[in-house]
Amino acid sequence: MPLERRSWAEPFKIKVVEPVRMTTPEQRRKAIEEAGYNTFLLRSRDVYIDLLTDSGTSAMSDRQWAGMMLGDEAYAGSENFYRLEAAVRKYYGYRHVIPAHQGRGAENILSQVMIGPGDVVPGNMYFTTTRLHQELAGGRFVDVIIEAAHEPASEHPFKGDVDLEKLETVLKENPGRVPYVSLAATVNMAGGQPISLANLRAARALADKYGTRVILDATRVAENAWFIQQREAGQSHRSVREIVLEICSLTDGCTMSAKKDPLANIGGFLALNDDEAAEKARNLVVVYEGLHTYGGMAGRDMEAVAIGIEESVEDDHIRARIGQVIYLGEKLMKWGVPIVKPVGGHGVFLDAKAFLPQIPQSEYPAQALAAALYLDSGVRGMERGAVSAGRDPVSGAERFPRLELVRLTIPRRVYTQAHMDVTAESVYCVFEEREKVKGLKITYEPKHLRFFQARFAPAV
Ligand code: P70
Repeated sequence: MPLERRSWAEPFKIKVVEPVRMTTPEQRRKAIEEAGYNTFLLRSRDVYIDLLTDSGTSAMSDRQWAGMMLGDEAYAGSENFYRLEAAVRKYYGYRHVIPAHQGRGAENILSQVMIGPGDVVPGNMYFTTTRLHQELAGGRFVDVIIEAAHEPASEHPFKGDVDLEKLETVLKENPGRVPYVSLAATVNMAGGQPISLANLRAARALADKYGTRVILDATRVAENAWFIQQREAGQSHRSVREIVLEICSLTDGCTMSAKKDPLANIGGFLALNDDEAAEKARNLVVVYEGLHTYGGMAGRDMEAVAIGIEESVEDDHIRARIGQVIYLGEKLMKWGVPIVKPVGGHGVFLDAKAFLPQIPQSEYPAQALAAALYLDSGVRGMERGAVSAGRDPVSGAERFPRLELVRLTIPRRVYTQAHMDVTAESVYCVFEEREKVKGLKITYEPKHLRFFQARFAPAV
């Protein structure tokens, strides 16, 4: 009998291992109480399988580690900066590269350079740090993503697409007040969902028509390119590398968290084609990050990013990376666990509203689910719902997003299929006993990005 499909395997073998600690239920109960039911406040030594984030958690390759030894730790003009600049030009195609310590550092510089009070920034769904910097610069973010992105069960292949009518309305109603269209590939908060090339081209055409720019959040652009290769008509013959270059060519610049796609543990940059904007950014980076040839990174880190960029656009790498995420997602779907469909690029997103219908959104079902999962097995996920959405900066009212999710984020090249099995089984066990999970109330709430440090207690 012919096989239904042949398996893929990771395009690497393991050279170094890092032991992880298993804990008892009593230890976990104590740890989550001490952490105020916030998985961000757990100590990593108390975590068994850490799916909090794919950010800065990748396993670097032997080439990257070797590159770290070539760190040129000069204050100015480090050799590694020029290698990073060359990699960005070669694989993303932008002219100017302004290094930053990580993605939000680049977002801060970009927002300060381009956004003024009263400006409006349309985008394909908010991201927490991105929107905050846009707001701190005096702008207002307007969500113009397609409706399907807000529906966990919708199987739309490109849930990161822009609703072009909505975008045109924003552009038409705010002449001269839209500094740029803010587009992410893939869209984190929608569940790691890609934008199609066709839609990106159309959004670009609208930006041109109304005389504004497009800035890409390129944090997971290689993952987006793989989805385009797999799903978009006429794209299957192209390499991820080619598609990445085309995505970037449709935009005027990008912010990048090199902690994700580029397989580094720290780093980021702002890239721009416009000479004048780049000049302003180079001026500001020295205020917030460091000199314009290191931007808060050590020379060795810039080298790791430069090499990581090259490795990140390899087809074999991306296929195995997203293949592992899909493996976990398919397992959960088979067992009837409600997740965001289709499975995203960097993680599996549990639909907490459907998972825990007994908990009202005002009692933070996703926060409660993340804590319950940790209690079951020591698997750490992240809330991506009402707690993350925070409060409206003007009215101070809580923003209740339609998506109330727990993200199980898969670090790149770190865990094995067996870890995915253990994770899936833990989610299933919590699902089987879901009526036992109770809601939470906030006991401490910080002003900015509250999800990182807020504390909770059982609601009743
Ligand atoms: C995550 C991380 C970071 C990120 C991102 C996109 C699409 C920019 C950034 C900022 C870390 C994180 C950040 C805020 C809340 C929770 C987690 N995402 N754009 O885990 O980059 O972290 O380097 O400043 O996903 O998704 P950086």
